[in-house]
Amino acid sequence: MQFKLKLTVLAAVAAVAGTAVAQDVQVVKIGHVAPLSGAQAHYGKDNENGVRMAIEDLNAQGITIAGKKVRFEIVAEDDAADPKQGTAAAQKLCDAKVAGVVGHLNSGTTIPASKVYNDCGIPHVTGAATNPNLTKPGYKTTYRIIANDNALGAGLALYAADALKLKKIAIIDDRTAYGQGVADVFKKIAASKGIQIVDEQFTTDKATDFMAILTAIKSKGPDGIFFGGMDPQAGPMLRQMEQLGLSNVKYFGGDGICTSEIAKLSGGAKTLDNVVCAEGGASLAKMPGGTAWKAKYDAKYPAQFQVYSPYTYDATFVLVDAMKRAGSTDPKVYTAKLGETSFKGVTSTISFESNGELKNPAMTLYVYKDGKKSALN
Ligand code: ABU
Repeated sequence: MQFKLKLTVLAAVAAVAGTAVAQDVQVVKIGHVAPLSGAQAHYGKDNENGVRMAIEDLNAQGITIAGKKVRFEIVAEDDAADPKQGTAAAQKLCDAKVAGVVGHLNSGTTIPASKVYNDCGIPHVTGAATNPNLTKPGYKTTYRIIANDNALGAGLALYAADALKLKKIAIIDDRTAYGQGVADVFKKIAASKGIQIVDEQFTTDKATDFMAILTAIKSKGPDGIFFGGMDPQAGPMLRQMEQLGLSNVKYFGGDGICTSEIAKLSGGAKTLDNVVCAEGGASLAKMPGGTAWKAKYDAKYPAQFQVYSPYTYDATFVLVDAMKRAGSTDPKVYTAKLGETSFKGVTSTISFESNGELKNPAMTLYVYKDGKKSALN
C-alpha cells in the first residue's frame, strides 16, 4: 500500500516537472505562403521545403530568446498563385498570430498581401517575388532577399544586344504582375540598345496553347522571343516553337522560367537549347554555402529543387536573426531589427536598403545544356 502511494506521488511529481519543461519552451509560428496546388505547385513545394529545412536547422540549435527556449513551427498556406487567395492566406496568418512570414512566391499575390501584413504588423520576407512595385509603398514589414525584375530584365536585354547581337525580338507576357513587369523592363532596355521589338503578344498564366500567337510572331521574322511568365507556359511554348519551325530563335525569360521543371515541361524540345534565363542571385556554386546546402537539400527532398528554396531558407533565418537581436519574438518589437540585418546566409551576406530591397544583389544568366541548367556568369 505504502509502495503504491510512493509511485503515485512520483508520477505526480514527474507530471508537474514535465509541464514545467513544456511551459519553458515557447512555440514560435513562422508562416509560409506559396502555390501548393495548380500548375505552379512545384515552385511552391520547393519554397516550402526551404522553410522546413531552415526550421529543422534552427530547432537543432536550441535557440533561447529572452531567457526562454524557443521551438519554431511552420504554418503553411496555399495561395494557388491567385491574388485573392493570397490576401485570404495572409489574413489567415495574421489571425493565427504567426511571428513572421516567408512569402509569397508570386508578385501578383505578394503585392496585395504586403498591405495585409503591414496592417496587422507582421513582417514578411519574400525569396521569390521580383516585381519592383512590391517595395514602393515603403512598408516597414516588407523585405525581399533576391534581385528584382529591373536587374533581370536589364541583364537579359544587355546580353541579347551586346553578346548575342540580336536585332529583332518579339515579346510575350502572361499579364501577371511578374510577367508584364519583367517584359516591360526587357522591352525598354532592349529598345534603348537598338533592338527592334517586332511584335508584342499576350497570354495568361493558365494557357497551354500558344500556336496562334507564335504563328503571328513567326511572320515577323524575329531572332529572339522574350517571355514574361512561368514554366507551365514556357515549357509548352518551347515545344510549340519547335513544331512551328522556330528552332533557331533565342528564347529569353526571367527567373520564372529558370527552373529544373522546364526541361520536363518542354517535353524534349530542342528549343530548350535556345533558352537564356536570369535569376536574381549568385549561382549555387558561387553562393557562400550553396554547394553543401544543395547536397543536404537533395538528400532531404530528392528531385524537388527548382529555384528559390535557398532564399526561403535564408529568409527564415533572417526573421529569427532579427528576433534574437531584439530579444523578442513579438513582431511589434523585433520588426524594427530587420532593417539592421547583416546576416551571413547560404545565398549571400544579407542586408537591406531602407525600402526593404536586398542590398547589392547578384544576377546570374543561365542556359540549358543537354536539359541541364548551367550558369553563364
Ligand atoms: N520572380 C518570378 C516568379 C515570382 C514572381 O515574381 O511572380
